[in-house]
Amino acid sequence: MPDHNHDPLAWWREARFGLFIHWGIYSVPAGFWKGQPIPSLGEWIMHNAKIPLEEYAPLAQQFNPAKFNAEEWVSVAAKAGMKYLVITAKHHDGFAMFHSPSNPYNIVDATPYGHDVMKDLAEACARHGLRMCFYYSQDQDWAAEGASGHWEEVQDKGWHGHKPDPERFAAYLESKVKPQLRELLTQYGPIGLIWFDTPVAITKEQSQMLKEYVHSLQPDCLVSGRVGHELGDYGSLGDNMIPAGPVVGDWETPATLNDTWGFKSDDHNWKSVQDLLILLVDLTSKGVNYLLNVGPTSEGLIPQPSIDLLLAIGRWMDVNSEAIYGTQPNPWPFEFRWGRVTAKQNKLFLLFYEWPAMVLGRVHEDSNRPGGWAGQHELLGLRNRVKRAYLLADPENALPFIQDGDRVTISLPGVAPDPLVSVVVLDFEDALDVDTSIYQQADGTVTLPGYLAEMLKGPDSGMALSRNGMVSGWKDTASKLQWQFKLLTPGTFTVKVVLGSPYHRRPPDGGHVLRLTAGEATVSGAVTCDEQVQSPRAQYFPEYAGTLGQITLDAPGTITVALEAEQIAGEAGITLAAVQLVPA
Ligand code: JFZ
Repeated sequence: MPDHNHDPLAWWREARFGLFIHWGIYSVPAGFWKGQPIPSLGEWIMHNAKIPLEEYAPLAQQFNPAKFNAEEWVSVAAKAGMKYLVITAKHHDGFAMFHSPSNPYNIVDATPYGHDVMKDLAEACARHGLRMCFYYSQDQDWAAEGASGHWEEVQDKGWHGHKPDPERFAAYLESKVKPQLRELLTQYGPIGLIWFDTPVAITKEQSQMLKEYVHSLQPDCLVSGRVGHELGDYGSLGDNMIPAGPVVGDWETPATLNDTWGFKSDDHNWKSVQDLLILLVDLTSKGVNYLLNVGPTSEGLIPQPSIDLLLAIGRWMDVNSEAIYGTQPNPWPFEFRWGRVTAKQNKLFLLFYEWPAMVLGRVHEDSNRPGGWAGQHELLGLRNRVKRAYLLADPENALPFIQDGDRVTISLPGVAPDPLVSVVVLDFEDALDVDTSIYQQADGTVTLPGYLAEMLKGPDSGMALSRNGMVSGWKDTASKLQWQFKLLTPGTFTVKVVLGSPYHRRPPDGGHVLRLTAGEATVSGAVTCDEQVQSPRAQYFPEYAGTLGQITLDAPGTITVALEAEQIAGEAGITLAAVQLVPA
């Protein structure tokens, strides 16, 4: 009998957190060629330094990772709380990091090391309960004739925008890609997924063919979204991309610990533990998997700063992983300023980036805890009856709380259980039921995200919601955005507009003139991009906040807000993350 409940994505959704490994012979030059630092990604050095294959291929003879120890690598991943491992079996340089009987340009046949590291890694993964997975560059292969970016073709035709001849590309898929996929899916036991990448030349039929080929060899093996043409078993967001709001379907974000994937000896731009935890929590609250990368050296070592960061995440996971694994996304369609929310069965996890401050004079009476109950957190919009509140770091001791309608006020210890991200759990009755309309938060702010706006588009407007949740391509003054929210506490508010950027790692154009109308009040002005939003997710896709002015809203109730553009600066139009009303 076929098992209709069998879902090959179940383990992947449960996992939430995986280790990416970019390892290849590019770790020998480690970002330098002929003494010169080569900008950009370490694994792209052959392309970026325009190295002919006859000079690049001999790097294999210098590749001798004597210190490689699969058990050590996988135990670091396991301690970090990661549940799957994706390693570059073949990156764009075309060199196979596994034993490939069909092609001699591989780690066993072309290096003095002569050992199949993937065998060891697959065994170590099995011991530690991680899923073994492979990255495989199916489209770009700078060493294979007919593939995208083949070094000889790009040398004649220029190193950018090369499109291979369709017939020769198809022949490359048959002669190199399929035999190697067969090897990867037959030599190492069960494989969790194949992480295809950079679909540029591949046709829809070829993407479908590769997906079916993988499934014919291992029916449960997933294929990543970058197989092309949106045919993946799950989707891949942009590198280091954190969507601004909820996403529909299964997604994963690949991300770096510094600024490169493959090892570069001069990249020391490590993210902080706090940033990494916030990225993990932020992605999890949106139901997006986090695939976090290390780039080992040519000696076979994961750089020590990477190990230290992963182990620090692991110490947090030891206490708090219940708020991550197998969770449902935030049931509210918006983010909170204080942190993020995940859910699982009859539990709601509140993950605080900022621990609620002391509330003087409102310290709870029945305290027997050292330090007392010094802070309070108000959560609005939960309609379920709360049975119990506690810290995930201290499940034995209940936290006092009061529930009044859909307002829950929880008393918290003065000192956060974790200095970076602390988790409060609410056990509730019945199926989760929250107010998903937009309402003023307990701290008085109102956030109107782009992805919750009604888009009232002018004729031929290019306004659309981008895949990271921002309103983009707003180039016409005939279009506008509209929201409704519930105002609980009237007052005067500063109106802030948060803009995303249509450009990678560059600020957006400033100087749009916008008009905001909220009920009877209206304010207009030019939005400048002077205040860069400091948040870990805005590191690669910057966000800027500008102030439009102030408005006064004098009665509680449902308020309609409209945002219109009187003047739009620049070619790319407006990219809008959110409008915020902050009590003045
Ligand atoms: C690709 C590779 O070129 C790179 O070397 C690395 O392996 C990375 C994980 O993937 O680079 C990409 C591919 C897609 C996007 C960005 C970088 N994207 O969709 O934003």
